[in-house]
Amino acid sequence: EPVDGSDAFDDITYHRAVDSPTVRIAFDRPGKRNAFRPGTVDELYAALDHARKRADIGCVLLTGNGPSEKDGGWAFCSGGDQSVRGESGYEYRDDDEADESDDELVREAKAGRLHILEVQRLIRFMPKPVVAVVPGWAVGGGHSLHVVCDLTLASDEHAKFLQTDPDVASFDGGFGSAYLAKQVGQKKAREVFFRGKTYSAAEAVDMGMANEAIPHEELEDVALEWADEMTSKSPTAMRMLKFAFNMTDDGMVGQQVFAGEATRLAYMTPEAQEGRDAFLEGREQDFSQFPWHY
Ligand code: 2NE
Repeated sequence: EPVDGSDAFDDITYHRAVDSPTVRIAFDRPGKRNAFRPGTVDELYAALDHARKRADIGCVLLTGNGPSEKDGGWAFCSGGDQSVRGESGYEYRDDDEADESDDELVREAKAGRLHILEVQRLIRFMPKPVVAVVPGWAVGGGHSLHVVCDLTLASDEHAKFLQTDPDVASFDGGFGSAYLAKQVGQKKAREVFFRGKTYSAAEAVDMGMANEAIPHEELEDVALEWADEMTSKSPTAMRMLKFAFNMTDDGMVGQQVFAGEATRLAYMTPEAQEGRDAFLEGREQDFSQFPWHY
């Protein structure tokens, strides 16, 4: 079922699964192998942020619509749209609606965009699992997107994983490469970028960068089953687990995100409420009733 806001998008679709706290967000430029232009990225960010903020959503399936009407090809995402790449990044062009309402200074500031990296961070830091559901090509910046997702499910027949970054003089030096190396090991990650070979779904699973290769016809149903399993679990435990997995690789920011959740839990205790109440009532705090646990 479409949810509120879904009609607002040109380059993506946004659907709420029936009777399930899961949303499906899909690139919708199959004729371009679901390459993203700046407006696509704006829409993707807005859709993911909507899913992040809603208390009734526990999981996001990120995928690509298809097949292409031109040749029947399937794609998850082929990265930045090279036809709108300018001198310092990807540019809004006349048919890219997202640019219309901004004032001149905002337009000037956002010339040459690489804000897919902001989407990567949103996926990384949103407190619910994001699953890359890969029905076809995952290439360049599209490959990096599947890498940063919590899980990857791939079409056994059609999924293809490929890094073209250095072919087009681009380089994702963050999650796309360094985090990939955490998943598949340094030698293999360097091979992925340095050789630019195409890998099948089965190879991606063997390598450790995808979770399962699934018959194409069953891909979305299986993804929904995985989402239902995950959303049946404790939201707090899932949130703490995601941030715990992130923390060792995310340095002080990872610690900050995990610690923020710990603070939120601590606020729920009578001990924290005594601290607040004492301040509000203008009296000395009395923590004597609370044990020093070990
Ligand atoms: C994806 C791939 C391997 C597919 O190959 P194939 O043979 O299956 O399809 P074909 O014919 O190449 O593509 C179908 C149509 O889609 C367009 C093509 O130009 C073609 O258009 P028509 O000729 O039918 O009009 N298309 C595909 N990918 C596109 C793209 N990224 N931009 C614009 N149009 C695209 C093959 O198409 C391919 O290698 N694509 C390029 C992949 C790529 O290099 N992506 C950019 C990497 S850099 C990046 O994404 C990035 C980053 O690393 C960091 C920050 C931001 C972005």
